[in-house]
Amino acid sequence: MGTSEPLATASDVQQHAQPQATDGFHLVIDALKLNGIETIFGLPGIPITDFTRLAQAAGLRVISFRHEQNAGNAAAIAGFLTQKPGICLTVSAPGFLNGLTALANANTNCFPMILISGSSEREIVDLQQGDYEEMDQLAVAKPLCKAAFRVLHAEDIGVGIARAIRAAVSGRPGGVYLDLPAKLFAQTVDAEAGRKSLIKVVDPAPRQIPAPDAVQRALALLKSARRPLIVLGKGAAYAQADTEIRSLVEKTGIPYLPMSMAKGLLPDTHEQSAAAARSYVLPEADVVMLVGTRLNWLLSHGKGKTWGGKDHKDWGGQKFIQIDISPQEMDSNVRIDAPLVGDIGSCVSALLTGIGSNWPKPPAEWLGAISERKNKNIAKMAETLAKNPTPMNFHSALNVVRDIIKANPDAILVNEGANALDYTRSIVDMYKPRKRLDVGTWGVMGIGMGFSVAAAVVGGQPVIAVEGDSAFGFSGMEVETICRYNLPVCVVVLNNNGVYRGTDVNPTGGPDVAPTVFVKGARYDKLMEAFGGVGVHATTPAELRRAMEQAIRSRKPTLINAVIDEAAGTESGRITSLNPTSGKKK
Ligand code: ADP
Ligand code: TZD
Repeated sequence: MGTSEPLATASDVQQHAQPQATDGFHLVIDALKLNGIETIFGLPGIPITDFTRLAQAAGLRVISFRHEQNAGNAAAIAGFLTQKPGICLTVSAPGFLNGLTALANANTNCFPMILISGSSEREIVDLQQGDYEEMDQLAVAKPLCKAAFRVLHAEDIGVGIARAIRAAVSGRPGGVYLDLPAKLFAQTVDAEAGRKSLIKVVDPAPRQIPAPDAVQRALALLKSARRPLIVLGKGAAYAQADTEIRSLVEKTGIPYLPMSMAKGLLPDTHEQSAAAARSYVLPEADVVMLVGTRLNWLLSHGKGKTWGGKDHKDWGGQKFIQIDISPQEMDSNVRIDAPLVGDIGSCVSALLTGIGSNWPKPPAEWLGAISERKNKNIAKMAETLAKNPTPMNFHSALNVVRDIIKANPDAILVNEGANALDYTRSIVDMYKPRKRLDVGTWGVMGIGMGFSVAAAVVGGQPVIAVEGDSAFGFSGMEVETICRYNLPVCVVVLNNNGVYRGTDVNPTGGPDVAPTVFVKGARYDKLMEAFGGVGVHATTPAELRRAMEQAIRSRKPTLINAVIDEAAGTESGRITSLNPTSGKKK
């Protein structure tokens, strides 16, 4: 040491002798924070209990659930709402499997999510020697998600988190699994080296600009159309290209149909919405532009009678333009004449440039025919909604929800059930993008309370969850979570005493009720009261309205048990045809 250098102080010497260390726990937390993650949805236990404590201490919001599937659903929808991967944290084997359903659902719906699960000792798991909660989780997760990674060394945590984030949000968003073995958390490394090993992901979801010739092809096809139609899907809602999409619809004057989670991208009351004339426009359209929607079962695979085909497999003769970030989506069900591969913001902007300001409006004959059907159907619906039957039915109850959303367009609507889903989708108008969250591509029950918690946490707006009584049961225990975090969630259980309906009888006359029937007159409102929330038993639209208004005003956790005629509703709601029934009835 040269004499010109200052003398080391006692604390310098001590730091030199014992270099600052960090560990796996802190590196994972630091890596998440470095990448703008603010919230973790999870459920503590071995080996991640301390992780949840340390994360909270480090300023992350840790929302603890009663079941991992609900935490996973919360993470998934947080991903959809924010374009950042939602994080779900679970324990090993059973906790991991509980979260995995949500991860697979997120992947199916193209929601960005990362399931982080602790796992047991690798050397014991791999020799199958029977560890506590033993499971080869990476292998189990792999076929059900977009990507799966395992980190064995603390120095690799930065890369592991970076890869997980990129996989979740780039290209087609999806579910990613990250396996963190118990031993990793306590591994120590030099703090400085640890800090340097972390990666702040640059441009995690790069724009994907469509090829100019693909844009020209799409414009040429659109121009040739006599009866054009635009279908907007939840990919369009996810993309947050709201202004561009609205311009595209309005500049072209083309009628559009929103898929359920694309409702509100333009207000449902928009004059170009053809939602009330769906069964007319699908078979009649000649050129259909799909924006962030797949031709899966929800669109009858782009063929068959829905599209004007002669039988269920017949092509209806439409030509398709499809905007999607995934090139492999093209031709999945029918021929796509003009594939436009890229991110929706870039694709729609490129189309807008080509469209300019003098794009000819679709023929008046087409627009007139749609208006005519639409007006007729809207008038018919208004008549039904004006009725006030005793007991309440889906229509009279949902007429109230419709008014409440109209008065509170920023509120987020969560919706699941069969009839409860179908009627809400068609009756309740949405006015703003990403305000309707529902059962999605799988038609899965159980998203209700997880989605509600996340919507309240990341959306900051009141949440209204319209739930079938069966649907609610899948995640109902999370009303405790809603009360614990004092979230502004108003759950409306449309209670008709069973799955679809409450009227089935046991054909044998035996003591068991029919498989679709629940306890009659159940008081779901008491469940909310048990945890300090507000419970309301509503048997009339007036009572329902009063309770909903009060819930929105007070922002208190509320559950309204809305009693519906038990004979209301049809089996499987609108998709009865997918339900095989035995020809040989007893
Ligand atoms: P819906 O159920 O509303 O019909 P889908 O989930 O079937 O919608 O389709 C969503 C589509 O959107 C997926 O094919 C997905 O690849 C696509 N997508 C998601 N995000 C983007 C984006 N930013 N740009 C382009 N396509 C996207
Ligand atoms: N399990 C899961 C995970 N998802 C499902 N979709 C189903 C079972 C089957 N299922 C439906 O498709 S809807 C539904 C079930 C059980 C519930 C319908 O009853 P509900 O709604 O009370 O929620 P309605 O309004 O009475 O029809």
